[in-house]
Amino acid sequence: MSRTVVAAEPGPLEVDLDTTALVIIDMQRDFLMPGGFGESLGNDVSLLGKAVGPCARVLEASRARKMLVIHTREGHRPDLSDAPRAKVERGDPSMRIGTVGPMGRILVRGEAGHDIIRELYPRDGEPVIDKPGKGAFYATDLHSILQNAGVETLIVCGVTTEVCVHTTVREANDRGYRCLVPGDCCGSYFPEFHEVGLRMIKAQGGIFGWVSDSTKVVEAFARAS
Ligand code: C5J
Repeated sequence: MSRTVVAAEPGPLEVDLDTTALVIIDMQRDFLMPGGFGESLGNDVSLLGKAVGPCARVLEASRARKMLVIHTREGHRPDLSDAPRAKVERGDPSMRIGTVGPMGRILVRGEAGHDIIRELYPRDGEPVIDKPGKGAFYATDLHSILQNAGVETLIVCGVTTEVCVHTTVREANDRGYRCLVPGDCCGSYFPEFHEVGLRMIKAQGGIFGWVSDSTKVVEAFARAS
């Protein structure tokens, strides 16, 4: 047992770090760098950059504690057989999922844009979950991996706050996981959605989970018994 208390909202969260996993959602070039999926939808991708440093600090602290670290990537098979038409047929037709952009085919597995940014690159042994949807539990083996490792609490970081982070937190909450979201480790193309997304998680006594920040998480790790 390695217990600690993380300062969070709506209230402090007591966690056992031995049964806690860090889940980093979709910190891929396709979302964070020009020429990828995020930009193809008309977004200013530079807005996501500020989450990288805080995320890297929580990642480093988690690795130092030998916590389970899981990375996810949103994307599709090269033949797009797992990509619903309703998802593919939106946005600028010349820059849709599967079309060739400066980082390879947009949101397609194996392409440069689909991979995780250098600063947060997975280490050997850290599971990488390739997900076709927004939620990390949908059509993946994430739940099995967490159950087999005895995980009860998730620290969820990544992008974007109101889309894949939110969907994953909701899915996790319904599967019985306690979710802690360090807000500065998440980012959105819409600052107001980021703010409201975090508020939605912690509202009503923590309806989906708890919201904290990278400094408080790292401090709590340092105090763990
Ligand atoms: C989006 C994601 N925004 N990772 N994906 O389409 O949040």
